[in-house]
Amino acid sequence: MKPSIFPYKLYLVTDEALCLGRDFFWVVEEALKGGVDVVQIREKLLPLEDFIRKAEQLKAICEKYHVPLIINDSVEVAKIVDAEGLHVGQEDANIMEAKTTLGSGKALGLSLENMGDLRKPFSEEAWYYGVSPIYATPTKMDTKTEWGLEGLAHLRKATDKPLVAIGRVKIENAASIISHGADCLAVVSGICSAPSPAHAAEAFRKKIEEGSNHQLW
Ligand code: TZP
Ligand code: MG
Repeated sequence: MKPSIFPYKLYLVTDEALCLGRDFFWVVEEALKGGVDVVQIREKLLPLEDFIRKAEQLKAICEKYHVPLIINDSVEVAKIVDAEGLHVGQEDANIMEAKTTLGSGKALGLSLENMGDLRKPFSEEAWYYGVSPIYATPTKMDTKTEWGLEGLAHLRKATDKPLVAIGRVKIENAASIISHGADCLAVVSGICSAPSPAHAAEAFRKKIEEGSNHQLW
């Protein structure tokens, strides 16, 4: 990937439990067919070896669609599978160390929980920011405050980096989140648990298009 370029619009963050018993790789591939253009594998409980195997398998599927795979949290897994990038939260791996280990051609994403996080010196290293969460969500119970649409618009004015909105992003609110300044939508349950992940992804793409024609910030 070219340094610091993050042109993606619809970002699938995986959660196997939220695939509701359907095959994990089938769900992701359907989502790719529907228009997801970047994938993050997020595994909180898998032992390292299993995480590596699953990420390798997922990377092969993503490559068929020319879609980058990003690893959540684990610099080690990102390095071993040669993923296109790594996403870290405020309490996760140090982004400077990750850059040193992975090299400067790998996409680095950083979750921002509030405006104060933007001002931390290492924040500049990120290629994009996860705006986390836009809305509280049962998918991740340990989040703090919500950005909401106003917080997102405020952050939009404070940085030129790509903003990836996450947290209860649904087809119903997708256009308004884009029109308030998000460049990209990150979705877990709205795609993983959809009756048709492909149709859900298509619907998100349409809403993203709609929202980008109505910029409000
Ligand atoms: N980080 C902030 S909110 C969230 C993560 C991983 C989960 C978003 O899940 P959903 O199901 O799209 O609300
Ligand atoms: Mg994390």
